[in-house]
Parts: sequence; structure tokens; C-alpha cells
Amino acid sequence: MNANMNINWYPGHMKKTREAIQKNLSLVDVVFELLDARIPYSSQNPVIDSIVKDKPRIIILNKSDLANDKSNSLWQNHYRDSDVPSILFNSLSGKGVENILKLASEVLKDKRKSYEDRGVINRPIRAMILGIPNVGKSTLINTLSGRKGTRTGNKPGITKVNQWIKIKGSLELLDTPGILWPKFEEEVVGLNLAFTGAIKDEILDTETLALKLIEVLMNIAPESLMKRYNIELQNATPLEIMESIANRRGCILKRGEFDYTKTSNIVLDEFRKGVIANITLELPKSRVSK
Ligand SMILES: Nc1nc2c(ncn2[C@@H]2O[C@H](COP(=O)(O)OP(=O)(O)O)[C@@H](O)[C@H]2O)c(=O)[nH]1
Ligand SMILES: [Mg+2]
Repeated sequence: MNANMNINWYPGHMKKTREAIQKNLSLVDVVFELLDARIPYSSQNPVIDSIVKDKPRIIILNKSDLANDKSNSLWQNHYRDSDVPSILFNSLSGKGVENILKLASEVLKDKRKSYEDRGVINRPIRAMILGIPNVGKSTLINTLSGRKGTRTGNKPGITKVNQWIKIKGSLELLDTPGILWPKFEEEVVGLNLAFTGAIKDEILDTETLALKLIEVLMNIAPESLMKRYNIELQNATPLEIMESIANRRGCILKRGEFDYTKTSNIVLDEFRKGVIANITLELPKSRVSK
């Protein structure tokens, strides 16, 4: 488990984080902002624009392997329209890394040109990664650097010195990602973060969370739900759906009662792993889940 997940954000901590990130930002040419492709809106820090300011930025829609292809395209169009270049990525496979490098050098084309005009050639592009906990920052750093195993940053007694990891194509990556706090205000956002496993400190008990997820899936991916669990949905309530799933999966206790906890864990786990289907929970502007 990632140590970062247990951070409880409070105003003083946010302020410190922000200052530390801004210090690091002054060292880089470009920011890689990591979002979860299933919930690009919900997985974005609420004040990211004011933190990044004018620094060139690339949005990496990570975990795109778990998201829906059509929705992935819609989000890409959305970002294109708003002039922030974005790229779909899967940090686990690392496929298409060169596209990140290409995009970074495109974004910095003018800057590089002005360096070259002044006789500075082959100056490396420096980048840092920003994102909320669990969005895949460490995985991306490991993938980009070809390094195995995760580094944990917050161990007491270890003086943390920023290091530059050399990546292909004269890109250098700061080895310490900026860990940003998630949005707290909207209930939908909290649910989306919990559904995808971004926050594990339960905002709700497992069964209520699973019922909420079933309700969302009944709306946005009914076919996938029926197919995965071999059930019918007609006029059923989320609770009845959960009970059908319990029946199908043999989640029955000794006295013949439904094992709601076990069923809930199955549904949440299978959703998070993308085995129910590749499902995106929100679309640009009009969000899908209520
Ligand atoms: N399917 C999938 N899982 C990913 C991807 N990137 C990260 N993960 C998983 O997401 C979890 C959190 O990743 P981690 O790198 O620790 O997130 P961090 O807190 O931002 O550093 C881990 O279980 C990773 O294996 C991705 O692109 N696709
Ligand atoms: Mg990490």
C-alpha cells in the first residue's frame, strides 16, 4: 500500500505542499499532470491552475487501459479544445512513452528555439510529475526511468535530495513527484474517488459504496453489469441487483442470508480492476455519474 494514501490534508499541510511544489516548479520546463482517465475531473486537484500558473503543462490521462475508448477520445478532444495537450497513457505497460517525449518537446518548441538561437544546444528538457495520491505517479516515474520497484519518499531519517532521472531524448525527470490533495467539496467527486480506489479511507462503508456503484453502473453501463454477472436488471433496485450478484457468486451465509460484505467487495474489486468493463465515470462538461 502506498504511504501517501493515509495523508489527511489540512490547510497548513496544503500550504506547505504548495510551497514545496512551487519551489520544484521553478526548476522545470514542463509539468506532467497525471489524471485518472476514468475520472479526469474528479482526480484533478481543485487549484491546479493556480499552482502551475504559466508553466507549460501536459495532461497525462493515466490508467486509460481501465477507461472506455470512446470516452478517452472525448476527453482528448476536450483538452485539445481547451488548449492543454493531453495524452492517453498506461503507466503499467509504458506503451507509447515516446509520445510523451514528443509532446513535451512540441510544447517546448519555442523555448528550445530561443535557447538554440542563443547558442545553447542540447539543453535537457526538465519535467516533474504532479497528481493526487494513487493516480500512478510512482508507476510512471518507474516506467519512464526503467527503474524497478517504488521509492517511498517520506521515511523519517532520510534526507530527501531531489535527483534528476535521465530519460530518453534529453528529457530529465525530477524523481520526486508533487503529491496534490484531491477535491473534497462535491459528494460525486468523493464517490468517484472511492469507486476507483483513489481513496481507501472509507468515506462510506463498503456496502453503501458498492450499492452506489451498482446504481451508477445501472445508469451508465447496464449491459456490462448484466453480462458480467449474468443477471437481469428490469425494474430492479440496486439492492436487488446486489442480491442477484450474491446468488450468482455464491455469496450466501450459512443461515441462507446474503453475504453483502463479500458481494460488495467483489463488485468494487472487479470494477477497480476493469473486469466488469472499461468504464469511464465522467465525461467532459456533462458528467455521467450523478
Ligand atoms: N491499470 C493501471 N494501473 C495503474 C496504472 N498506473 C498505476 N497503476 C496502479 O495504480 C496504483 C497506484 O499507483 P502509484 O504509482 O503507487 O500511485 P501514486 O500514489 O500516484 O504514486 C498501483 O496499484 C499501480 O499499479 C495504469 O496506467 N494502469
Ligand atoms: Mg507514489
